[in-house]
Amino acid sequence: MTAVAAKGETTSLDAVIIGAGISGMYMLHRLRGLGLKARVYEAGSDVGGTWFWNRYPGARVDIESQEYSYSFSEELEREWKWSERYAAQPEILRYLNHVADRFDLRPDIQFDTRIASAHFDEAAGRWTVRTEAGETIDAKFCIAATGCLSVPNEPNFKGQETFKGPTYHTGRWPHEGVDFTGKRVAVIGTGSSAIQSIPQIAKQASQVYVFQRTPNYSVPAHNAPIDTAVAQAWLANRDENRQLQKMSTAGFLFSNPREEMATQVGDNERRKVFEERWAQGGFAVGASFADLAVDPAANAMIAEFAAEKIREIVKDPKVAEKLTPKDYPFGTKRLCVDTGYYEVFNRDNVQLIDLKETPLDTITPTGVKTTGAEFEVDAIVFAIGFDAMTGALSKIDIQGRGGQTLNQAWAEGPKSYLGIMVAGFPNFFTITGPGSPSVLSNMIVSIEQHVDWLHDLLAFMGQYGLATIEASPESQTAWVEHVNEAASKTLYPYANSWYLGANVPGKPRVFMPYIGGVGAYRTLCDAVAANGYMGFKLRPAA
Ligand code: N01
Repeated sequence: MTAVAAKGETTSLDAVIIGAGISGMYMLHRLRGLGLKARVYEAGSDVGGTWFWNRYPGARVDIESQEYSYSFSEELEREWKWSERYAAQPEILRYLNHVADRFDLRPDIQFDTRIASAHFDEAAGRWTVRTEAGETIDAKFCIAATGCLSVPNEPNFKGQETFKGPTYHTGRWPHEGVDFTGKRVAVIGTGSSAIQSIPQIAKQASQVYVFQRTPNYSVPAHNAPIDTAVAQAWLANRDENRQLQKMSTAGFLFSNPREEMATQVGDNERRKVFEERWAQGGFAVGASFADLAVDPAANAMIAEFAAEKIREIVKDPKVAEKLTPKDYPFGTKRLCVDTGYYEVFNRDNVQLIDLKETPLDTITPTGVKTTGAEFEVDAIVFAIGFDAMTGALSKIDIQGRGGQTLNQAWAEGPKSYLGIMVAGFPNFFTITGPGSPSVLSNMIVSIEQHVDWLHDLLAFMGQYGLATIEASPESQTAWVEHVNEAASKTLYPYANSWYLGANVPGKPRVFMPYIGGVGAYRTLCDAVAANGYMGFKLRPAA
């Protein structure tokens, strides 16, 4: 256990880990295994990261529970029993607390501590990290486990400060919960968080107004208590399943697209596959055919199929029409997975307001005014998303060689080598950083891959007495080009998505995650390591 330093004192460590979510916890566990002195600094009051903060009603994972869990410990996997096919936030948070206790992680996690700055001291070859409370940490390695969706997109609506009732952000939900019984509620936004929470809010509220700027595609989860036979089958083939995940397209078993092209099979066959995958629930439908994400004609087929489903469910044809995305390809904004989302618009107490038709004008003391009407409400829920992928890092004053800040280095959008290091920032690592598969994958699988790779790197550096590692500018440039090229071969750049930073005014428009696939990316990272960390500069101790 590392002692907490008082204000003005300096703690000396091998590694500072920023964030005690899924990645920070596992990183700590692995570095302890190397005998390194590591400590996690966490702004929240407990472990869990995204699952600590996102407590809005209906929050649940949209990868099947057994797939969205750590794989590093077979014992852990065998002793934990998930109750639902898609676990809800409280159960996932219980699981992460269990992991923290089982591996005795808490003694090396400092809660309620926000990191303010991290400066690389070139002479010492070490990082000087400062907390907002004034504590100083001196460490050889600085590891950002800050998450991809951890900084809420702050509401900035005209007149919002005048609103007299309570407001909530889905990404910072009150721990004690919110009772909407009998209340009139405005929900602004229709991304995953809104799509999960609206059906739950509508059960309590007297009236829900849903303010939609862009409709999203959503697939039913078909959530249910976990099927015992399915859970047993998963465990019986655990090693094989975990290997399949690791080498898959997006880190879960059904993410590998089928080899056939939607445009090359007959209408009946295509429909049969779409129906099967839709009935299966979740993301499987997005991998129905190999060409959906790359060929506009194929994409139009799945888009029309999804539109039919919306029309089947939503009774009012005008509402169904408004809920149907029209101006971007299917799946190029993060696909949502829902429980009763489209159905909720058949309720008398739910009304959809299309902000494309009547833009949001102002928030008044008593409600939300669009150019068409004013809606009186008792509470407002902002489900407006996150400053994704770069948000958390941009809030820390990170300075590398020559005092260059990370924000300067990323002024045109994030640049990295393999999404894990940035040229000019030695011994600084970004777990699931921009330029890696991260948000396009099952996050736990990608987190474990990065953490394991970093574990091996730090072991290697220890073995050979190396002081620093740094991405070379050339390898970074080549990787950024490769990341952009991979995205440009798909339809993803055609959507105004948070993958591109399009949801945050002024953010550079760059496709941030790597779309080359989890398995291919892992193979590449392994090859880089096997070749003496090709593309990185390693320096011995002076
Ligand atoms: O955020 P979002 P989210 N005026 O950015 C709208 C993960 N996640 O919190 O599309 C009006 O998707 C915005 O409209 P537009 C998952 O990766 C996972 O829902 O920009 N509207 C959009 O409709 C997900 O993708 C899970 O035109 C405004 C919405 O707000 C990611 O987190 C669950 C607006 C924001 O949608 C983010 O999801 C939940 C404005 N000024 C989230 N600004 C699970 O795994 C924004 N909007 C289950």
